[in-house]
Amino acid sequence: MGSLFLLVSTAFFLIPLILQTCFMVSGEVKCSDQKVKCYDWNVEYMYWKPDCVESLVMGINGNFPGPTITAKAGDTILVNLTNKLHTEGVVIHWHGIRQLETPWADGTAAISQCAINPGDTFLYNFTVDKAGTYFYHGHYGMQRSAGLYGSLNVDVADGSILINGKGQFGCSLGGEFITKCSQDIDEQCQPEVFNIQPKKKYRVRIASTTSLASLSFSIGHHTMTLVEADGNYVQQVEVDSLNIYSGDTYSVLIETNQDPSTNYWISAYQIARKPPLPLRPGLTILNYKTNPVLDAPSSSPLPSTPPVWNDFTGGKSLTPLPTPPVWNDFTGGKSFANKILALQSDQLTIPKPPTSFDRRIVLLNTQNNNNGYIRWSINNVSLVLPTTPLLGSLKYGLQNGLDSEKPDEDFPSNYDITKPPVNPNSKYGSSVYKFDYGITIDVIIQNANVLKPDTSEVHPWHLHGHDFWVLGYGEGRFSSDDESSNLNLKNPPLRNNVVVFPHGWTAIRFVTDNPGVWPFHCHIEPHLHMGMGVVFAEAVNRIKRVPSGVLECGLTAKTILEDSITSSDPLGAPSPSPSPGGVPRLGPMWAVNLVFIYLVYVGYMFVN
Ligand SMILES: *[C@@H]1O[C@H](CO)[C@@H](O)[C@H](O)[C@H]1NC(C)=O
Ligand SMILES: *[C@@H]1O[C@H](CO)[C@@H](O)[C@H](O)[C@H]1NC(C)=O
Ligand SMILES: *[C@@H]1O[C@H](CO)[C@@H](O)[C@H](O)[C@H]1NC(C)=O
Ligand SMILES: [Cu+2]
Repeated sequence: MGSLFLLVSTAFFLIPLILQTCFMVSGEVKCSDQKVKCYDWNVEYMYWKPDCVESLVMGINGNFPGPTITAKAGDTILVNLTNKLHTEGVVIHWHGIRQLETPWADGTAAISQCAINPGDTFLYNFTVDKAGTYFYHGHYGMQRSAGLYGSLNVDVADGSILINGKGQFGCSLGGEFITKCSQDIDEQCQPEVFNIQPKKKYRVRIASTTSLASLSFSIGHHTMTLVEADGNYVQQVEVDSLNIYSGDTYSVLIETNQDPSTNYWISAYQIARKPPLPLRPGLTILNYKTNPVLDAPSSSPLPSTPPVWNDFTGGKSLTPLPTPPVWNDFTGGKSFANKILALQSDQLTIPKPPTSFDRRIVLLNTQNNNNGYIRWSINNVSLVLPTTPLLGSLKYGLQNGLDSEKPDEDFPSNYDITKPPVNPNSKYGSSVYKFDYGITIDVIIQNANVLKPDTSEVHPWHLHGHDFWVLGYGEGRFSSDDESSNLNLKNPPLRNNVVVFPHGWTAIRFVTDNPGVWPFHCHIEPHLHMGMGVVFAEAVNRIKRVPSGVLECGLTAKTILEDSITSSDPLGAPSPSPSPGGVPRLGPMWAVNLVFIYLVYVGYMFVN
């Protein structure tokens, strides 16, 4: 793998993004070793105008999005994170990083660590073991304070699609694409311009941290060659557009072989969920270097009238906007998903899965109505996390720290996945599945009809701590016929995020070789908040010492001082006060919004 990465990085020019150079330096801790990358980060709220409308966002060291981390495989990353939010906890999840031997650094509050309290500092210390495209995103406490939640989701209703934290801007495009139009054009919302040289090959890295939407991404007049998905190489395949679900990352190669006297749109349209009208794609400009690009307005006085697009493209023309995709073309979506296969070349072969599994878990995704609250549930349990991080409760055997009930590994044979649930109620719980070390697990994620008849939604599922093989996708309820004919054991791709199509199933396989407590959940943020996730506790007895500070909350608050806790002696700590119905109190959730970034030279986008 190293060799291929080397080949790619030396043979092709990467697309560096602006944020890279500007913001990385501030306050770095001294780290002499070249293989250690050190960062000193302050997380705080700030006002920003990602799509020209001022909103409250979470920034890192005063910037949005946060700094880009550039590292090599094998490097250690040290992020010394200070929470300056005043009122709520924060953690950061390193999406796609497997956290080998450092499960406590995964950045999931209530699972792998205590939330970092306001004013506190926490040191993330982990190794990036594998080259690839990843990102990180913050998970702040979700205290169900509607105001706070709302203020961070100001743009949800508008659904702006942002590329590198920037969206559409200004009024110069006219009412055609923009409904809410601001005269106040500034650098925070001017479009990203990728400057490229003609007749070269570029690698474009794309990571999607969308909250709700799935995207169709394309580069006008340029065919893309897909080479990487979720940090793993795939068979090269040419595509005109990528279907990107929340949590996916990709690399594509493009050849800059088009007419250099014009500029081209890079667009991201919402798919899989009906987009609001008028359509407002996220837009970026591909600019051949032969075209001079004007200085960004930040370096010159703001114009008194809104600039027109041409001001940013040296007065050269732009080709017409790409044709919007049909949002509900699931046939096309499945065809795209099935094109992604593991690379098996002379230089590099993605490992194949074990030919059989030791344990299979079927996870039924349902939408439920629990006494008036719409929830999502897995095998009839809607996820609520306890106050004590599960890693601590499990490692130290604190019975009070989690549900004692074992979650189901299948669902009733008479459950009709094509119909709304007959009984829409579900239970609450922490849904912890316990795995021994070194066994092969299959998970079938089974989609179902929601509460509304003839409706089922797309759910991209993300596993922490692992890559998994995607064995296949299928329609309806997974059956023994699928077992024999619809699973690919020959060249399934390795990923950490995978889509489940409406009324369909997705099958994955992985080996439990990474001790830790790993969430497996729908990456659509509101779905996770509403319970759509489970927890895999893997060989917890093999988790090594956890650094101090990680578990200083809940029932494990004292373990750091006394590191002698045993299962029979939970320090006499009080049990968490149960809320009505035996539901554990909701701790800070690891779901939430905002703060994300791209690693290395990334084209990254999200909808907030
Ligand atoms: C992290 O930051 C805190 C607060 O600025 C500082 O006291 C501490 O020494 C830093 N730790 C490291 C390892 O740099
Ligand atoms: C980071 O973790 C490594 C491996 O456990 C350890 O040797 C190193 O001292 C840690 N660095 C800091 C600054 O704590
Ligand atoms: C799910 O759980 C609820 C509440 O315990 C129960 O009423 C319902 O019948 C269960 N549904 C299924 C499909 O098991
Ligand atoms: Cu979902």
